[in-house]
Amino acid sequence: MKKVKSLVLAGLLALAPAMAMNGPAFAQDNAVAAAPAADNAAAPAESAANAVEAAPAAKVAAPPRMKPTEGIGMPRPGEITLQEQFTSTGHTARWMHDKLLLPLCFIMSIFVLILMLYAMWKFRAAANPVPSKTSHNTLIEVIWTVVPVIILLVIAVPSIGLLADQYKPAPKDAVVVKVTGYQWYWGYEYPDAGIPEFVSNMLPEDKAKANGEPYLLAPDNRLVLPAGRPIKLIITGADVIHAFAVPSLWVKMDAVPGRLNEKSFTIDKPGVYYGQCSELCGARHGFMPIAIEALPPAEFDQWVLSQGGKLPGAAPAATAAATAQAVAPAAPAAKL
Ligand SMILES: [Cu+2]
Repeated sequence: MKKVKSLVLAGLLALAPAMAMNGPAFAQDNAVAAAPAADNAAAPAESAANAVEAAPAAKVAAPPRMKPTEGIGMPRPGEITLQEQFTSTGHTARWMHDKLLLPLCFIMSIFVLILMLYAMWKFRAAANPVPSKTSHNTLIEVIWTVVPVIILLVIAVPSIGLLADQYKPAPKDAVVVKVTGYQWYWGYEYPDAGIPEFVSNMLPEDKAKANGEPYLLAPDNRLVLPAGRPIKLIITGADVIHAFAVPSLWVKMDAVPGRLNEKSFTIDKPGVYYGQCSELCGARHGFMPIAIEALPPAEFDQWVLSQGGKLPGAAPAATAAATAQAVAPAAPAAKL
């Protein structure tokens, strides 16, 4: 009896996040999305607060919080395929899934189904009372060995290349961010830029809606990254195993306590890309979303300075901040 109870409990726990997801979570309220300029302006100030404490010297304004584009970097209603991709491995992977694997699966399934139906009809007892005693046919045996081998080769070649690409180490000039999974939020630290860790918690429903962001996918502080520059994430867990996953960037990596996993990629273009923890990590596993805000490189530099960080190759923060004040646009209006 006790066993049954715990099984039911485990089942309910496993389903809880999924049930929460089934709601109208992803439906963005467009009417609200257009409105809250004031709310929006407050948000980057919040996110800046963390780092400003650490380095009060920098006084560069953070770029305004980017608006997500409906259907980009997030699931679309009724979508049954992979999300639109924004990294080179993502493009290859999606091509492989949509243009190679699915068609092959489809053709093979239909072919086998037709063969079975044909055999059942042609060799049924009524039409074929004396069964054939044939046990070998060299030609057919060669064909059904060689054809699957060719199919497997066709799959293996791009597959192995893609696998290798996914683990390609980042180049030396990559932007490094240490990502830490906690129960139940994320922490982001930029060791090379000298930006200390800040944490990222899920936005409550009213705030997400007011921001024009998808509830359950939108956190308060985003992971800000540059578009078009190589990125290296060092991923770890602080308590239990989490997984850092952003489907539209083809990123998924376990965050394991005591271990540093690495993921490198380059984001094609600026935008907001959403993801979630993808390793069951406890009661609020379904409520530790990820948002990557990919900025144009110049705006990313501006953001780094606004957080009191330093740019690669630049002198300590104070000097860099002074330069940036001269360079940084007052209001980066040309947003993508
Ligand atoms: Cu989790």
